[in-house]
Amino acid sequence: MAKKIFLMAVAGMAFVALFSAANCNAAAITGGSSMDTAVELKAGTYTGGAITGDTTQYFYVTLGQGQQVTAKAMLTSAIETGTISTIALYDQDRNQVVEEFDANYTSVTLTADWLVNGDQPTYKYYLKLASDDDGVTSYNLTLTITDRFDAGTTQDAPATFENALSVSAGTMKGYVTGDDEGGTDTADMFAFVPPADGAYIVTVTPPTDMEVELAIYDANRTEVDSQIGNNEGSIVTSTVQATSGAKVFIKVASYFYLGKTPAEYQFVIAAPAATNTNGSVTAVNQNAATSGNANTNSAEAVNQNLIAPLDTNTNTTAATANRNSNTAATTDDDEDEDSMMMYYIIGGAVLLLVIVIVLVMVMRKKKPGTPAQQPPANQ
Ligand SMILES: [Ca+2]
Ligand SMILES: [Ca+2]
Repeated sequence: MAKKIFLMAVAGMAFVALFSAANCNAAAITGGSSMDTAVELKAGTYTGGAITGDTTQYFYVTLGQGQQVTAKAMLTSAIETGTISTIALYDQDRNQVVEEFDANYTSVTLTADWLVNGDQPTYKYYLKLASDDDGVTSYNLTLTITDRFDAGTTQDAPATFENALSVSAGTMKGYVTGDDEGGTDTADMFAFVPPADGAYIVTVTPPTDMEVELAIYDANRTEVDSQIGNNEGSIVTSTVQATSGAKVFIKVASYFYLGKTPAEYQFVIAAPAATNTNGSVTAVNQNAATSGNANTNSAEAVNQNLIAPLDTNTNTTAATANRNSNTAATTDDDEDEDSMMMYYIIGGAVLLLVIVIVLVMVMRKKKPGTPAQQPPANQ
């Protein structure tokens, strides 16, 4: 009996230890009652106690430029008639930038997303959790901070000429947000110094729910081209006649975007076809736009490379169809030849038959005229 009690005690202690370990990952938190007393949060998973009616809990988070904060809270309610729960984000000037709220009968999950631009090195943002006068009994909060850096760097491309992000020719990706939607990173400015004279092609591919703007400026910051996509998802392209060493500014901005999370776009600066031999700049640049690498092949070869992977199925199908057509044509020709041969044989047989009949008739007609066999002369 004593042994049984001992084993049960050990099992109980193991259960408590496991339960405690599972909860170690989610730190218990309680926010401040105002922004002045907001409690700092780092990325992580947290649990909180009751938020009583008409009270709020405030936290704050520090974001580096080009970082996106995602706060996801599940608030539990014991009020069967429902309560209204709220999550909100405020910028460093304490202006509300995001607010999500919903009716909460048993529990509700609310998310706030925001991406900050590269205008300053760090930002302080405030997070608020709240409930109406019925309150919530507890909550779980997950805070995620995601880097949304531009052009393979560790920063956001600022929107100004002075702080434009230096880039080289190639394929890159970047992030922007809509105006007042999902963040303050509405534009990225890049500075490009061409290594050689020539026609560089700049291409920006936005996500399908975003209308993008592309603007090109010369070294004097004078706009030389501006393109706006015709529709959401429309790819925009600009050809830049550049001089070696003369800086070119390239701005990518969201012209129309309602997404609440950052839009990822592809950005290509295609080098001119210096080694191209047939002068087909467009084709070569398309190749460069696809791969981001300088092209060293002839434009014809490039075109074949470009087209071949895309049209393989079509060509194969067409070829097969053609082969089928050819086969069908061949079969038809053979059938025609066989038919003609049959006609010749039948015709020849009929002709032969007619000749035989005519000969027989002629022979029969000739018989009466045939000199009668003379009786042998009596001798
Ligand atoms: Ca950006
Ligand atoms: Ca930016």
